[in-house]
Amino acid sequence: YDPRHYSEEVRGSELVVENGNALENVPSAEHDLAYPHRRFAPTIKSHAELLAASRAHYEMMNSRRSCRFFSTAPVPREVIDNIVLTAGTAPSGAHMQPWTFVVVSDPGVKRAIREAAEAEERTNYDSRMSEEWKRDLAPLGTDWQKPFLELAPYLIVVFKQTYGARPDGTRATHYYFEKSVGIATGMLIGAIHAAGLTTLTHTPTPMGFLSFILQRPPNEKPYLLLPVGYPAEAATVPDLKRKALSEIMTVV
Ligand code: IYR
Repeated sequence: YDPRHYSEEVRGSELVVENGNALENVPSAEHDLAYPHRRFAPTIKSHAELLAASRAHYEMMNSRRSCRFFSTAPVPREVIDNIVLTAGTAPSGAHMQPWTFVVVSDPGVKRAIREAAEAEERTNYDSRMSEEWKRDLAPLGTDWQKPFLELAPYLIVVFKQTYGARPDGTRATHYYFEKSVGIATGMLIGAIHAAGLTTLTHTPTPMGFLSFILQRPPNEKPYLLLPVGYPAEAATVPDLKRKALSEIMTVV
């Protein structure tokens, strides 16, 4: 009998926590004792509150758009710090937190990134991408030019750590780092939008130049590049539609 699994009961629309057993410092067979367990008791919402909160969050997130036109208006660094802290709350395999977010504001570094990205993208659009790919992208209006890499006040370059280092200097395996970094990046995008800023998931390919320009160690591989800032005053976005719930969800 483990009270952690049996202490909750749903009564009507209220979730009542019945058993207040202290769970501090419960040792776990599968883990070492680096993380003693503690009570987890977030505020419990009623069904009406859940409905209101989930709807408000959906509406807020549904107003997010990938925007390719950035204002040069400055953004406080502390806002970027909070956004990155939010991404860092993501769950990760064995809590290895296998991510590094490189925040670039230096104009010279932004220019170097733009030049390298545009050189790769020019080759992509000229010869590496298939005709089908270019047809599929045409409605979005992308091309090899990436002025946002210099205009946006910040670039956040997400790196995945394919392995890490333990405190004693030995190598730490990073489990499911692709999924972990993907989740963290999703949370980063949500945080940028929730803060009131705009971003774009830019995938310069190949991305090796980012490791070189940003001088990252060999265990880190570039994952995604996100310009962050205010949208330009005259910014436009393609008027695309999202799939309906019935197209993305099936209930068993
Ligand atoms: N990496 C290129 C091309 C590109 C590919 C896809 I799939 C997009 O959704 C958008 C762009 C670029 O960043 O322009």
